[in-house]
Amino acid sequence: MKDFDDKKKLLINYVKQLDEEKALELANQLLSEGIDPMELLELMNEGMNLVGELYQTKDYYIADLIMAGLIFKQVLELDKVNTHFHSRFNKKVGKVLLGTVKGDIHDIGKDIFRGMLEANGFEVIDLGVDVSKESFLKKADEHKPDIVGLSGVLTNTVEAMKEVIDEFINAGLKENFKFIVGGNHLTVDTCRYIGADSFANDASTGVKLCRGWMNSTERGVTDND
Ligand code: B12
Repeated sequence: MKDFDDKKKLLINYVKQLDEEKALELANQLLSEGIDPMELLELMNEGMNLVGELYQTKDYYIADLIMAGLIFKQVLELDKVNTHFHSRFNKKVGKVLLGTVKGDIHDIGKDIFRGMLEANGFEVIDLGVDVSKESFLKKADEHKPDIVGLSGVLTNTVEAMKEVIDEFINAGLKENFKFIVGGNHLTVDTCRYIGADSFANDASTGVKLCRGWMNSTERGVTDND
């Protein structure tokens, strides 16, 4: 067991060091030794946080953030991770329209949320990154989802998220959908400011909230803590 725990720590370290080859090899190895794919992604996340800290202290540059993103994306594509996301349910429990808001091109967290939604039986329409408020409104009107999910990693996405919801309010369509916003920086207060129904700092909490909505007709801000 110690060996397994050591490997987990090593994976975090390989991500931190941006050692693509070793990180992928070890991620594969941990999967074949039975690690839960979600736990693997949490380890990857820990590594990403360390990369973020090194960027903040100016020890890493933008190219390093790009590299970290590429490593994470390759792990998401590993067979066992992919299968985990896509093979658990066939029945559609609901439809979610999802995108990263205007001004933000981070998509790893959004993609994890999408994968987990799909693994839980949701159909997801993914609009990608840097999505304008007009696109969210147009696509929601076109696809008639149950839930609209807004992703944002940069702290200043709070305003962009609010603008999306305001766009729906102005069009008189806000009450037709449930709105969930997601990202590390979000709190109950920012969620209320944005006007969303709820928020999540991680993908699994987000999925639980969405499942809860599909099982109930209740409306109003949901505190998720
Ligand atoms: C990789 C990375 C990049 C890559 C992104 C690649 C990609 N394809 O996404 C690139 C190189 C493009 C990038 C660019 C920039 N980045 Co960057 N980046 C990162 C880094 C290292 C990791 C982000 C990541 O993928 N994390 C892993 C995922 C899994 O976590 P997550 O996104 O938080 O997602 C989870 C939750 O938030 C949640 N979630 C996410 N979305 C949603 C949606 C819903 C609906 C729900 C329910 C849940 C949910 O679920 C996810 C899983 O649990 C972070 C550091 C960090 N600590 O996060 C910096 C970081 C986010 N970046 C930062 C910065 C400053 C930038 C740049 C401005 C740099 C620059 N000077 O150009 C640009 C911004 C470009 C833009 N306009 O968006 C800062 C942000 C600071 C801030 N407070 O706003 C950070 C925190 C680094 C730092 N410490 O300074 N970056």
